[in-house]
Amino acid sequence: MIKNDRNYFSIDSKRLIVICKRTILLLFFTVVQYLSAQQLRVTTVEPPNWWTGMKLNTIQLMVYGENLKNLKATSSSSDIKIVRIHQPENTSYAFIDVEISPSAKPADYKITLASKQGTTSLKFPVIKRKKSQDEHQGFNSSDVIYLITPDRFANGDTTNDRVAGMPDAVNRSERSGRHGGDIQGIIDHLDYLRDLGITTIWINPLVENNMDRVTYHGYAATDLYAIDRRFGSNELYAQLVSESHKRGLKVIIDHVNNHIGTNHRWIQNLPTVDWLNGTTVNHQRSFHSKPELDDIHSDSLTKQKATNGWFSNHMADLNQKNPFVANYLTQNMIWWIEFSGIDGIREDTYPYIDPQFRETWCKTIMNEYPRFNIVGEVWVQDPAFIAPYQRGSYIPRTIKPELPAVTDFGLYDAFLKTFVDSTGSIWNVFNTLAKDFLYPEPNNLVTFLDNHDITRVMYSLKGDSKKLKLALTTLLTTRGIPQLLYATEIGMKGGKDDGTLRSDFPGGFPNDQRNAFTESGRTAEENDIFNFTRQLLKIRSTYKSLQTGTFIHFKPVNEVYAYFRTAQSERVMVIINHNAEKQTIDLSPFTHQLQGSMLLRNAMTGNEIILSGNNNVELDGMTGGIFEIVR
Ligand SMILES: [Ca+2]
Ligand SMILES: [Ca+2]
Repeated sequence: MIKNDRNYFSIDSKRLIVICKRTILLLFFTVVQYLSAQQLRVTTVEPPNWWTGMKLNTIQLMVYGENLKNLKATSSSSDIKIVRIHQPENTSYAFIDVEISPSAKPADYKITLASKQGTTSLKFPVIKRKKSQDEHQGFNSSDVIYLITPDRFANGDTTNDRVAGMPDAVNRSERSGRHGGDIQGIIDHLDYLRDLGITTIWINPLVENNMDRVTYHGYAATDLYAIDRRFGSNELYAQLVSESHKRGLKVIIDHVNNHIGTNHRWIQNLPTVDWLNGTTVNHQRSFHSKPELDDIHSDSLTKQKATNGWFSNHMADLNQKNPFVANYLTQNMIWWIEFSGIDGIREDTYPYIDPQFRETWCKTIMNEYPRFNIVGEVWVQDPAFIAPYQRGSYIPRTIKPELPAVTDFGLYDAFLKTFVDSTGSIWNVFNTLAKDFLYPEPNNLVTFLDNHDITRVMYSLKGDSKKLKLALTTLLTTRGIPQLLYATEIGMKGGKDDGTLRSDFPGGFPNDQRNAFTESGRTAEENDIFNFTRQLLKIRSTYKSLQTGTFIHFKPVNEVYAYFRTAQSERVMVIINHNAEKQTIDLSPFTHQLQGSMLLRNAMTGNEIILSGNNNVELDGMTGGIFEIVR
């Protein structure tokens, strides 16, 4: 028994030793795991770099990682000064303000972070700033903007149609699905655009939108520093800008300060509790109404809902009152401008952004890039509600507007009422332009017949190409910066819903039956509209007066609307005949503007008209005449 006991004990003692060893090992791994879990770790730093010689040279780095608490930061160089470390309650984040010395040389600077949890270092590259005159040119009324929905324009690279980790892959049969268009597709058609005669391209947002579905439109960003891989890459975007500049074309970025997609990594781990207005489960929806914002009689809660409400349940409203959000957004914008060399910004849902932030944001960008231009989307039809947004506005506001350019939904509304309504009158256009006294700079309004959010003009016109041509003539000869939606130059109709109004450009996609980018691939009607549009654009580029000249108009008589554009010695008379029938137009009411001129040249036909005594010009029904006043 004793033996047995001894044996028993002996076996137990062996077991005990094994158990002890196991326990020690387990404890060791637990301690290692514990220490490791407590360790300071950095995974992302934004912005990823900055540049030498920038006016904005104190940068707030958003550091993302683990156990970022009780940090001390040191810089490897006196050229990069650590100004302050901000540590929110959430230890996944730290904000480090660094000042880049004006004399700093381009280099990969090192910032070391240390705490009781360890030490780590991060690389902060400061790059030499490019000084090219081609870049950051701004845009103005000398330009004509061509708006592209990139998913629907041209698929230049089918290898990015399906990307691992991105559930919304190409499905052309789905109206709200991705169709495969990309940045390469735009690069491939830059020569087409130059030949058409537009000068500037505005592309709907290209940043990553890794949402579960309906991602093609680009307005639900999930990474503000990365081009969506289904469109290309950051480098390809910069290449698109330089390829555009080589061809004399400018590029406008479509940008969203107001909201992000709910799949953005912030949503699962908010840097601060007030990073958003509301939460994913508890937020107000936007009213989608703008007049209330300037209406002196409107209710304060109504106003608050307009700026703090969510655009949709999948688009989280950012709280730009939080200074860290504000810094992040401003730096992000300047980073893209400097990285890519773009020429301007179209800012989405401008009235929904915090009023103080948006104006400071504009001012900072315009200070960094004085030649730049920013157009804010202000989707409201009455000029009285659009005008207060423009820089220099005469209308009193608590916060001074700094936005240089505004979308002209007022004139758009007038174009619809004139050309689409069967009983519409050209008086709508006259009346709207007569309200230009409201704007400090009417020529810095972006004018249009359609865009990616509103029914295509050709659909509204029920395919009436004659009316389309008249509307295009009016758009391209009145004041402002005209904007065309892709494929309006071939009279694309699209459909009523967003998915079909943003139809694919025929020929931009593999296995398309025809290629409407080429003359032989277009129908006779498409060629007719294309050639007309190209000729109009050519005329606009020939006459400086049509781009930047003064605008003098006469009240319409019998649906005939006449106006004069003048730039120095150059003068152009435009007459819009908004009648189905041919009209003989008496020029005597315009004697003062004609100033005893003897010769007119029809810019469309080249025909000359010698003036003497009682003068008339004849215009076919639903046509416009552009006449150069030769002498
Ligand atoms: Ca593609
Ligand atoms: Ca908002």
